Amino acid sequence: MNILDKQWLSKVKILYVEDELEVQQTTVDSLSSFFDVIVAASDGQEALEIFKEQNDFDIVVTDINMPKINGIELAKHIRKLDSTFPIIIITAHTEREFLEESINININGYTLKPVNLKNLITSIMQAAEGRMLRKELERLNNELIIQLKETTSELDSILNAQETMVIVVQENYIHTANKQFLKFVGHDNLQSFNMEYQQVKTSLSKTEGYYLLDHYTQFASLTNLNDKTQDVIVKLNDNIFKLNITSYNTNGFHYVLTFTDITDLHKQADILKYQAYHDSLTKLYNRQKFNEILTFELNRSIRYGHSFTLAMFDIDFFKNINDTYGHDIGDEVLINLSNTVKHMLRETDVIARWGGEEFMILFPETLLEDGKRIIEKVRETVAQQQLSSSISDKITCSFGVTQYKEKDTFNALLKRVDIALYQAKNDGRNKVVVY
Ligand code: GH3
Ligand code: MG
Ligand code: MG
Repeated sequence: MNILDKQWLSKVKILYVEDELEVQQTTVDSLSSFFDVIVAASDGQEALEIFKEQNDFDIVVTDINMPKINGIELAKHIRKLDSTFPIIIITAHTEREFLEESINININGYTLKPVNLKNLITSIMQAAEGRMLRKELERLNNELIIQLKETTSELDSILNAQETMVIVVQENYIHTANKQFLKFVGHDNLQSFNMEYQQVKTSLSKTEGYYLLDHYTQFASLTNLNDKTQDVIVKLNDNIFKLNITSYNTNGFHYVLTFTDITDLHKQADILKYQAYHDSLTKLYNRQKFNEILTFELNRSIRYGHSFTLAMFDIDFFKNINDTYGHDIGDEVLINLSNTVKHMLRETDVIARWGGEEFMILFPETLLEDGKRIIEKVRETVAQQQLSSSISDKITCSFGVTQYKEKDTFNALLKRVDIALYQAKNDGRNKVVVY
């Protein structure tokens, strides 16, 4: 056993007790080149006081025969304070009577006088090894705990710095959640949230492209929705979130759920969608939307043989109104006319601003006579209505009406309704013409 291999050996803190000062001095001198800390005491009493006061020794090396408190008594006192504390006794051959007693108190090692340095160091090494290794293990453990705490708080601060809500779910239990999540669900900490909302796995309903989470007990259900092919959108309260799910497998399967709030984005998209399909002045559908609806209806009629009626109308002499009363009053007329006509139609009928002062109406599942009857009523109502408080003259419109016929095309339909309207204008306006 090469004592120099033991890295910890020099760290062993020694309390050395010897009443013969000459012996004490030479032993301390020789041990000093091997050990960092050697404190010498000259009797058992002094040693006990130092031991209690300093309290960080690793071993006591003591002579037996000393004044006040002898080595055996000292050992007993120390063992009362720490039952496993390493103690080595240095004995002379003449002190055999003490040996039996020292065996009874489980002394860790003996060295004979005169002290042989190598023997003493070997004894110290054997006696202190367990304690030193235990100390080293404790130190490593503490270091690990500190590192773990550092990593955990680092992770916490990363999680909490996110604007997104983050939770970790394992076996239907949320065991991590960041601040944003807790704030959203209105809880100070995760325990109180978990106490109130035990997670249950349910199948979530899907409407308009998003999953509806209608209770806080359903978060764990979201782990089922891991779809790599498309975004998972979740609606919760009045908020819409894009959900991202990743998983890892350490001590069981964990799902990391990240919720990015896209409510504003959705509202923005809704506004854009509305703007793309509506006329900003009259709020009616615009030409593009009407084209889409008409195409859809035409295909449906071609496939199922249903009929529908199409009407087009145009304000009579609208240019004069603008010229006489100004463009703003002209706009007012367009808005009031749109509202008037829209209110006369059924929920299923579709009205759109086709352009300028031209409008289209689609009557699905409606025969020509029925469509025409409604249009006639519209014409009459408009002609009697005051469409602007600034205009006392009545404003009229001309109407063309047509019906879907077998093998009709989009263009053929539009052409017929346009011809009918043109005819109404030619016939003197404020007329309904069917073609
Ligand atoms: P007709 O009876 O033959 O239809 O005569 P009209 O004067 O109504 O027809 P014309 O095509 O000569 O004029 C249409 C007018 O509609 C011209 C244009 O300035 C006006 N107009 C188109 N869009 C708007 C709008 O958004 N606001 C206003 N105030 N006027 C518009
Ligand atoms: Mg006109
Ligand atoms: Mg016109």
